[in-house]
Amino acid sequence: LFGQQAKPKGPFVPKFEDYQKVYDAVAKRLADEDDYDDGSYGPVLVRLAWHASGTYDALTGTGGSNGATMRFAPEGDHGANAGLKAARDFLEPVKEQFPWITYSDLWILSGVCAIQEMQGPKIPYRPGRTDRDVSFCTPDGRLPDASKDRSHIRAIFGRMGFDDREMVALSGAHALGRCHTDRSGYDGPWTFSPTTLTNDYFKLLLEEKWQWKKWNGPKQYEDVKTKSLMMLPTDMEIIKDKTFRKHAERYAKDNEVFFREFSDAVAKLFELGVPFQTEEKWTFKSSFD
Ligand code: HIF
Repeated sequence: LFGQQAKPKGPFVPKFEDYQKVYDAVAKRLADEDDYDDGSYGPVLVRLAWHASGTYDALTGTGGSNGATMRFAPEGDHGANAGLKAARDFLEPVKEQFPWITYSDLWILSGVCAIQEMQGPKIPYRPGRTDRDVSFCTPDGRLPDASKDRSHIRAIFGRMGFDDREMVALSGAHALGRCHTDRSGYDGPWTFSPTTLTNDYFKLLLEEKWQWKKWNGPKQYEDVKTKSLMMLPTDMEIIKDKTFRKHAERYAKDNEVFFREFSDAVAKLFELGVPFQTEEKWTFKSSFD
């Protein structure tokens, strides 16, 4: 009789293999759900992970990816977060399949997965984020405003603890995805391959001619040759500012250098404000490894 009793079970402590299973499930959904935008939810997953992280304020230690407070109305409704419900909804079936993972760890893991699955560099990852309640929502205005100039870029990313080089490295993520008139008001993609991460953003910025787009929407640039690509005012600052431009030129010249410095900067972004219990970081296997 004693032998038939259920063994006392400790709490489930997920290991690397368990998080890799979550990665695999997100990667599979990315491949399956190819009817969205340019054929992938990848870009909007990267934007979700970055907007969860980019609220960090180094001075007060508030904001950042710990908490997943964008689930709640005040933060989810901030203008900068328009459209990110598509990304959060996309992840719901994964959360249901792996209820043990926190939303905050899942959003960042999914950003990592999206970057790797879109042929970007490996992004080291560690779990440890906890979900927090509505009282941890950050005030509006912490995410960047695309209509502004270099001083705004430096103020926003400086507040998170980034230097000029890291700001430019991060900017390369605009190789991915597009602007939507019903979200930000801006329109169009930055590159011809918006679901593959390369240094094309820097190449196009430096090599194409850009002019103001003539339309009723917010001020944005279009490429003179095809008029099918766009740059935000903040994107153009990356080649107008001498220090920013120096890094843009390095990245345009060498995709490997871009990948290395991009990976470091993104890994840092995704960990801002998280009180980790472990030093060890993991590298997930991509679906094509
Ligand atoms: Fe973006 N960004 N970003 N961004 N962003 C948009 C879309 C994406 C800024 C503005 C916008 C970063 C910095 C800045 C991605 C990733 C990153 C859009 C369009 C705007 C307006 C939203 C829409 O209409 O759907 C500004 C002002 C930034 C500071 C200069 C990061 C570096 C580039 C930190 C970053 O990683 C991604 C990916 C998208 C595409 C989303 C999509 O749905 O396709």
